[in-house]
Amino acid sequence: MVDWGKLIQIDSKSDGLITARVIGVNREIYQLGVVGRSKAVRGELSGRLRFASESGELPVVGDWVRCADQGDFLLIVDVLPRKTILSRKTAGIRTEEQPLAANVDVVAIVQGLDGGRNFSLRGMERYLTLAWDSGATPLIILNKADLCEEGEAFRNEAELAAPGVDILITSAVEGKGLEEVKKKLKGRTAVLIGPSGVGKSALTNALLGEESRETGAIREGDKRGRHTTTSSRLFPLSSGGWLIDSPGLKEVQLWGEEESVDDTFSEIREWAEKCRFKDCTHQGEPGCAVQEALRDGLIDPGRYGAYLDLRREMSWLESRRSEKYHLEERKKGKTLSKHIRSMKSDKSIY
Ligand SMILES: Nc1nc2c(ncn2[C@@H]2O[C@H](COP(=O)(O)OP(=O)(O)O)[C@@H](O)[C@H]2O)c(=O)[nH]1
Ligand SMILES: [Mg+2]
Ligand SMILES: [Zn+2]
Repeated sequence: MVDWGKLIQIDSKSDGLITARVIGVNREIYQLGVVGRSKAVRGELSGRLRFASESGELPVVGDWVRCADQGDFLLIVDVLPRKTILSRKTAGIRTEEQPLAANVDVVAIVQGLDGGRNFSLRGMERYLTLAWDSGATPLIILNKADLCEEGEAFRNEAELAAPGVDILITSAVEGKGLEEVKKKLKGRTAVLIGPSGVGKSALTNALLGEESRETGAIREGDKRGRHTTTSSRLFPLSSGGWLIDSPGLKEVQLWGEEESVDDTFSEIREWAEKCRFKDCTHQGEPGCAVQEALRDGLIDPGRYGAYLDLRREMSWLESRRSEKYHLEERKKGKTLSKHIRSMKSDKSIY
């Protein structure tokens, strides 16, 4: 049985509301872990939250929420301030934030050592940028070690894409490396991200041990039968800590600030500090230390290209966001002036 009481990190206020943590979301139905109750409780959004204009305001897995007790369910009235938030841009053309998990301490980026596209430096860099942007500490997990004899060689490669980030090698099938993962996650909230098929659910199951679910066969109710992860879920680890399994992100659309790209490419940032111009774009300015390091073979050309690509993508995102912001401000301005005009024409109020 889960002791949700362990979850409490927040002083209960004496406003009659209950503090709970979001452990699952399915459309608008929430599953909540409630302090003092062993079973998950159903949660629903209050009207105010439901009509919150930006999806960024809606609670996601990992959020701490304040709820009013309605008997057989809890009415979620407020989302407590987030310590960290892992987001991506929504798929498609809209420039909107899609939060994936809140209040995570560790973002574990899972890759598969089974050959092919399940191990990708460029992919890792994208996930890492999201991870740095979230405010949590990134971690790299190279899974399916049982299918690969050169695990250490892949570790060295991964180090290129993730300088300074801890890298663990695991096999969810054989149990290799799981103790190290447990140690890293102890007392923390972690989310597993990465493309589908790398073994996030298998790792979750292996880390959960007996108490939970089978790979690819997570039963939801009775009828669904086998399916793969469709929405994020938060699980308590008996070794201590909390694990969020997320569905594979087919499109890892960036979201965040340009600085998060620099966190991912920390060796380039170090060289950039020596550039003559503070706002150097490292694309041909005189006195560019990055270009010089590149010529001297001190920066990997693949990394340099990926850095420029991600910077470009992030700055495009930023310009789209500010465009949208100005549009919304203009719209607000228009409705306000309309309102004033109608007030002026309404003689009765003068
Ligand atoms: N050989 C091997 N297969 C694994 C390992 N981890 C996961 N798999 C298999 O890879 C497939 C995808 O795993 P799954 O956990 O659903 O991946 P997810 O999409 O990232 O959640 C399944 O068939 C798993 O059995 C591993 O460590 N070794
Ligand atoms: Mg899965
Ligand atoms: Zn430069």
